Amino acid sequence: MAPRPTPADKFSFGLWTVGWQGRDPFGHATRAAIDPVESVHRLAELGAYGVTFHDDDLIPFGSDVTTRDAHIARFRKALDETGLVVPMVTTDLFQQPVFKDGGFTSNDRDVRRYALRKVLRNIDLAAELGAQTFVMWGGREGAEYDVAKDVQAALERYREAVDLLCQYVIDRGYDLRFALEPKPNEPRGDILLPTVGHALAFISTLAHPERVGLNPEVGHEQMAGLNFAHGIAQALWQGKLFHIDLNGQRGVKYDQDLVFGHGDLLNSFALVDLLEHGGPAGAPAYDGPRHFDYKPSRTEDIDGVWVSAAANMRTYLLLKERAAAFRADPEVAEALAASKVAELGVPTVGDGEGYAGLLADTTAFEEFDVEAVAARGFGFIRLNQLAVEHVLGAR
Ligand code: 3MF
Ligand code: MG
Ligand code: MG
Repeated sequence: MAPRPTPADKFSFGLWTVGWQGRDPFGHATRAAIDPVESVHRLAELGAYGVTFHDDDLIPFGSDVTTRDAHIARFRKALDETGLVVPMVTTDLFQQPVFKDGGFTSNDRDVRRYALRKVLRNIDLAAELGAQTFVMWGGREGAEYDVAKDVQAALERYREAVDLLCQYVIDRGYDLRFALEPKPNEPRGDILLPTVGHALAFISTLAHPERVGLNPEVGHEQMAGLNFAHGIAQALWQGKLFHIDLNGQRGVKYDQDLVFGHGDLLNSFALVDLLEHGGPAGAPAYDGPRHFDYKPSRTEDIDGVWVSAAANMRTYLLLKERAAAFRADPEVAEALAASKVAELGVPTVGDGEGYAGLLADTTAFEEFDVEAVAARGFGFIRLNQLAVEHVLGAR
């Protein structure tokens, strides 16, 4: 019996995910548009707790103020009817032709000023709807041609933009934090802040680094051949996991946006285990939304859209169950100990020992039996096989 999602699981979806019509660079849409109000109702029925959106997902680009207000009012009514919350809002700075060379880092200064105004307006809406996180994915902030973009200047403008937005949120007294979403490429040939590591380094240069964290996405790191669970571990270690985009990706290729778990299942297991048990003494390491940013493949009809939405949550809950079973298995505990996994938590040099104590400890060097220790195996394969068997439901 698979567990059923409930709002306590904190599952959320972007309007643009279930609402994707299947348009790709080679083919037309395969599905009709879905009214955001219907998406809110369907997601609530399926057990989600939250819905997120880009400004233009909810309010068609170029709408006048009256039309904008009407779209927001309809959406708010659907939220009230279903109890769904809006934990995160984001701005679309990638679809409109005006942003073809980026928003915050376009070579054209007028475009940069327009992009900032679009974001500022949307930040007010995010605060109005009670969102805690404002995600910024700079999909068009990048280049195809090395000679056409001064990357140092672009990073300076990126920083200028984020600093200005932080100042705005602080001055308005909004309880809102920013989460940058790294991605290596697509739609630009090369996107700025391509990985978790690049984005973390960028944040350390900001005027208000405490206001800015990350929204890493499974597929984005995997498109660069990186280990997503490792990236999340570093984001957690630096206190920067503000939000997360869950989906699936099969290796280094175009951005697939598959259902969570439909790419690298074992890394998804490691990720869920980390999120759910990677905190102090096995507590959850992350208590924010489990946000799905996937696309129902264009082969699916509208029923398939809702089947795929449910599949994301079901896979997460199944992996959570499997991770709990893994952690509770005495043989796993024994294998973890044999592999000295917990020993990595012990500081290498004792409290107050310092290098003087280390130098004085002859067992650390002079009497250390290098050969005997080198000959000892770590037993990692046995441990990993236990994980695989738990994932397969064989234990
Ligand atoms: C693209 C993405 C984006 C971001 C979104 C939220 C369209 O690969 O992942 O989805 O998640 O813009 O900021
Ligand atoms: Mg993505
Ligand atoms: Mg995303």
